[in-house]
Amino acid sequence: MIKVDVLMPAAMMPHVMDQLEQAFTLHRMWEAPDRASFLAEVGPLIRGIATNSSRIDSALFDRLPNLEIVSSFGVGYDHVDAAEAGRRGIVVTNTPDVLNDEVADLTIGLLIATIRQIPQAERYLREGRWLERPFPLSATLRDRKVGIVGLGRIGKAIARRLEGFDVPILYHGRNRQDGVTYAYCSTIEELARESDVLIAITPGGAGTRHLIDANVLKALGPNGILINVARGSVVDEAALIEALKSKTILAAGLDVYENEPKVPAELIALENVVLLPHIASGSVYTRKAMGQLVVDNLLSWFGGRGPLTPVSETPWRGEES
Ligand code: NAP
Ligand code: 8YV
Repeated sequence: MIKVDVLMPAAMMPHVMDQLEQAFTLHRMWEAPDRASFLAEVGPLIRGIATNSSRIDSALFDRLPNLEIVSSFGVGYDHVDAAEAGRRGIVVTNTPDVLNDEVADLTIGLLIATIRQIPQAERYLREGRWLERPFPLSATLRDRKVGIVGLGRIGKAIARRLEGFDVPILYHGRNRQDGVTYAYCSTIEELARESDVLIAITPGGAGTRHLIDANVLKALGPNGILINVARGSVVDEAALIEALKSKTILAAGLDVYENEPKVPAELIALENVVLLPHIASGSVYTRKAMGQLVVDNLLSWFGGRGPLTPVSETPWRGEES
């Protein structure tokens, strides 16, 4: 039987590569010494892409005239020009839901670590400074209202966990969510004014670029904590650095950055920020499930059963694949 040709721009997890090697003819773009001649040769054969976070846009689509599906790893797909894919009749899939709990758990961990200064306290002990005097008293989650920016699948999983902490929960999004009793704020400024903690968990991309800017940080205020587990682009990083330095807000906990994996030296130098290297979904258990969904979307599509998790820009209307 002739195997379908699938392009992989960069290496993925071994269980993903093994299964794709079995089912398809897998073309490993990162191993090609000359990408342009590689694409000129195999481009017309390619019907599917399996990708991590490589940029997938019209420049690549132009080289792949028979492309049907982009199966992307991660729920966020701001690295894929999905609108352009939709215009060209190419389906894009992502990996929603299988990571909700992992990302929500990490978000709560980052929130507590930031407020109670857990990494700073640990460094203090390791540096032998406890022998001199006790670690200073920290801020608290008590008496705080928590605002969630983006009450989607993961935002709701974060909110459910926060209910156990007995804190009032508010949220902002473009739409009011059905089936929740949390207070809705129609603007991000209102949410920031009404909250003592802001947790960002929206998609990235043009629609949310710098949603949290200097004005929003000012509205959050000097007791305010910002947690960003969304995308670096959602927060104006220069404005955040300034707000942390000037104590316009109290502290921040970040998992994502504007120019990953580069983190500004100015952020690294600050004591009132906890910095993680984009690990919210990064357990073996959850990354395995995400990788499996990348594989299963391709198997389903080329088995004629349609995509399992198409993104909103490329909705599946049930045509034969
Ligand atoms: P989702 O279910 O689509 O939820 C996204 C939420 O964001 C929705 O409630 C949406 O509500 C809101 N939103 C979208 N655009 C907005 C805007 N311009 N202003 C305000 N709110 C907006 O997505 P999800 O599965 O929860 O994932 C959310 C995001 O988390 C991903 O796209 C990714 O960027 C990020 N993420 C990060 C990590 C990590 O490792 N740090 C891991 C997983 C996910 P409305 O449509 O009503 O506005
Ligand atoms: C992934 C993420 O680690 O799902 C997302 O949107 O940010 C993370 O879970 C990332 O996409 C890996 O490429």
